[in-house]
Amino acid sequence: MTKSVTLRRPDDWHLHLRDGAMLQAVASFSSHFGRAIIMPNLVPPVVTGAQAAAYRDRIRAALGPKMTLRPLMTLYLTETTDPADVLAAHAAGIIAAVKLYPAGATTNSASGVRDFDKVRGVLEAMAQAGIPLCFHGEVTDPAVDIFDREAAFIDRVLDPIRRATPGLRVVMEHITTSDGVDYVAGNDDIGATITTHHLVINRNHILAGGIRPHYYCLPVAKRETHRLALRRAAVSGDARFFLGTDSAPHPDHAKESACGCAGCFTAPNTMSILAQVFEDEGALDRLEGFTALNGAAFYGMKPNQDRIRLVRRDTPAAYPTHIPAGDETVTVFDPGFPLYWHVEDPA
Ligand code: OTD
Ligand code: ZN
Ligand code: ZN
Repeated sequence: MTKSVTLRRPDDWHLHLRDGAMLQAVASFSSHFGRAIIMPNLVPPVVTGAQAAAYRDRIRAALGPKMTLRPLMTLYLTETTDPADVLAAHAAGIIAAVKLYPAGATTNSASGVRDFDKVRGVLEAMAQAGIPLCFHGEVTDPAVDIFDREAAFIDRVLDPIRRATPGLRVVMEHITTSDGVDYVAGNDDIGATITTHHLVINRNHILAGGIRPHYYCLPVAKRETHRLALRRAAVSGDARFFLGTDSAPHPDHAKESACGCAGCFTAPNTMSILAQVFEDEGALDRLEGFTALNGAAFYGMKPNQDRIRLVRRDTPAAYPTHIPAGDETVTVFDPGFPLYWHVEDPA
């Protein structure tokens, strides 16, 4: 029997589209999403409203007139960000959120925040204006083990900032631990994105039986108990949890290297993977909430009006293993199981 589910068109609340040739190469693979929060960690980063508007226009040009994905822009918070520029960019509809990277935490985060007191004024202005703050939630203290950096971030940074800034709406991006799940589930004015790949892989996928650079991302995948906690959160129906793929393409040569870049490119097959995950959890009826309702509600937006259909067929959907990007190739995330769920997009 052919199974199918029809969903409101999903949104991706955390996406890296890059710029230049890479943007041209990857943009179409996210076009079945209605909206996407676009990460600002370009080189140099997107720090002003004017830069965000220019980047938005480059994304629109790469998508062309036929693709309907709406890019929702973010600003990269630095210690010198001007609160007035943030407020003006938000009021003009240029940005949907501001992104905070602790300096050095992930790819292209060198201009992030070292001294959190220096961004206090911006955060207070954002709380008043209702502008969400998206966090890369890892401490960068070299003394903290890489597998403990998310839990340490909650205690040392996230909870103190939330207490000091009442009313600030925050998104804990790409949670990877049961600590993250528990913190978000126990609080208000907070949401969390969960990536596709963290629902599928644990740290053995990266390290057991040989080092697999295409499973290396930040925050790094944790042990199995944490993956299971993320799956429970994703299918729980708790509206604080929603999809942010964190699809983060890098050229293969930069990942297959002695010091490989972090990031998994999941845009092409994300919806097929998620349908399988939710079916395995007996929760296909919750897939729409996770991918199309909860994030929109958090950001104060209406769900998309149109729908996509996912159909489970006897033969797997054919996704490329690699895509070309200029002179390079980018490897598509391999979930390690066949993808029988086909995305049928009436658009
Ligand atoms: N994680 N890679 C990248 C960003 C994310 O922390 C993230 O949001 C990237 O390449 O931009 C990654 O592994
Ligand atoms: Zn991040
Ligand atoms: Zn990211």
